Amino acid sequence: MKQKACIDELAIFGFAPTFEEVLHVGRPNIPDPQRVADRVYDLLNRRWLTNNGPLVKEFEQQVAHRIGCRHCIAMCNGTIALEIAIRGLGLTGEVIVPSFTFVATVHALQWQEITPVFCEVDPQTHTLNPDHVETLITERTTGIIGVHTWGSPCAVERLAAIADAHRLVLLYDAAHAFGCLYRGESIGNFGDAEVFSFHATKVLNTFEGGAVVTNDDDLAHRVRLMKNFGFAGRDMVIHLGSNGKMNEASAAMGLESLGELDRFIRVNRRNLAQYRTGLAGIEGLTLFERDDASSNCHYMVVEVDPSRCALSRDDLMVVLHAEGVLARRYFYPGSHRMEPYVSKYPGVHLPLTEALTDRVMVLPTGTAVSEVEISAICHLVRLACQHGETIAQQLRFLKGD
Ligand code: T4K
Repeated sequence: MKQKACIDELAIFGFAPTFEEVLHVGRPNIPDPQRVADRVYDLLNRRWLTNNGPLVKEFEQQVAHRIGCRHCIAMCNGTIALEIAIRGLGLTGEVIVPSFTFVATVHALQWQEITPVFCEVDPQTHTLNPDHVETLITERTTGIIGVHTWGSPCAVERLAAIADAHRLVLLYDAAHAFGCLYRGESIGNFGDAEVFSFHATKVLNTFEGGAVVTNDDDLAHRVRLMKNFGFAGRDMVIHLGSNGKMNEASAAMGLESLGELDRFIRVNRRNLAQYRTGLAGIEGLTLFERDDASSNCHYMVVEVDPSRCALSRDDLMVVLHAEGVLARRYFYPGSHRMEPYVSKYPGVHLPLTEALTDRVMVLPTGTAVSEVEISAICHLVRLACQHGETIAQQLRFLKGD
């Protein structure tokens, strides 16, 4: 890897890219591979691969202990966990949900014929805007789903007050927020239930996985039944159910990842601090603000303001991709502008969300990215932004405009 000395050396002008091996957003955090392998070896010898095996039980206990909540029900992924939580909580009719989220949050509703009512987010926190929530409540509304986007907690007190006042269910999609706190309390303890994702790209992964966490004993009982076809015992089905079970190999990965979670978060914090210094003072570029000490800092989120930055977000991404930095747009173009929602619910206009989806760019972080690499990424962003006009010209030329 060689840092570019000047703008002429950028890959968009025909030079070799900075990174021969591309840098991804979302490279998994990997715990000690030998320890994971040993656990997998043991489980193979035990011949107990899934269906509430000992590793899944241990993983559930450790997650509940870390969060400080009564119940953790581990699942095969976060989407199924959302679907089961939604059904277990009895949501029907209309549910208020941000459009600015990974589309799985919305799909989990529509999949069950529940109408997602798209809500704006706060431009500062990128989470559900409670004022807008209030205006969207109708006689058909049964619940609210808040998303702790980037691990940034929703306005939990305001949302709880609204849910109480209107007797609505309050569910949180905490897919990004494992290991995050709100006022000293772990995410996982808010609303009627919260849902984590342990997908490979998350701060803690079980290859694929997820969990419903709750302090409600009855709900936990229902969710447990529902994730295992409704079985209450052999030959005894007492509830409608699906197959949401986590397998033992995933739990093995989860247990080892839990053991290293604090290290993963320390690395993320260090990376974030380095990005902050490296990108400081670039006109039109803002880093997403958070309380680092309460956050898992797992997403390195930048906003590119098209009215102040010399380059648009998308042009900056072209420059970075050419250099082997696979920066990502999130959650472009917004769920309400994706199918089936744009056809099913036409005319939804969410100016704050739409502005955000045009500005947000996520850069590589996590344990797979080194300090030297982050330094090179920051250098590239600064170089590109300092020479915005020349770069925009070159990109027009490459596009044949
Ligand atoms: N709610 C929210 C707010 C969510 O963000 C998500 C998931 C969910 C609910 C649903 O939870 P799950 O059902 O997924 O548990 C990814 C993930 O698939 C998804 O889990 C995640 N959110 C979403 C934000 O991102 P893609 O389409 O961006 O994934 P993909 O395959 O492009 O991977 C991203 C990058 O990560 C790749 O460029 C390479 C790298 N990567 C990926 C994998 C899987 C690796 O290096 N190794 C790997 O094994 O969706």
